[in-house]
Amino acid sequence: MAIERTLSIIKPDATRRNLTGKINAKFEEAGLRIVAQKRIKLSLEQAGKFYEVHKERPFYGELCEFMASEPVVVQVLEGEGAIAKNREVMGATNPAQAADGTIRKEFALSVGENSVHGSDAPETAAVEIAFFFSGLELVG
Ligand code: IDP
Repeated sequence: MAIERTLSIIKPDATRRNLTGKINAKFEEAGLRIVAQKRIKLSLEQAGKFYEVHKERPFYGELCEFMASEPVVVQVLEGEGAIAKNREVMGATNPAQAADGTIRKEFALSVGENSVHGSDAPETAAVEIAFFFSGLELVG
């Protein structure tokens, strides 16, 4: 399988509870390498732009407010099949349906406050990485 990169976000519910290290350990244990990482605070406008694909969904406003409520950690994860692997480590969107050992099963508070974001396909990964990181910040 090809080496891929994917965009991950540790969401406000997790940064607030000081869970960045524990979540990063899950990624590293799964063979994902953190090749770029920074802690930022999104404006409501930036959160809205990032989640534009969900604009028509009923939870869009709530989701954007949540993502802009407190700092997040944005990161690029790299590894074999990194996009699918990260989705596996994250677990299902709704923590009640997430498998044992996944990040969302262990840490998520609700379907909205679910601790992590991960790109869902190669095309979205490329767009999402470029949303947060410049080429200079991505070491080969
Ligand atoms: P994903 O993050 O597992 O890919 P998506 O369906 O793409 O899930 O939804 C994006 C994000 O929107 C979720 O991670 C979650 O934070 C939020 N979300 C999804 N469904 C709901 C909902 O029913 N209520 C509130 N927030 C939701």
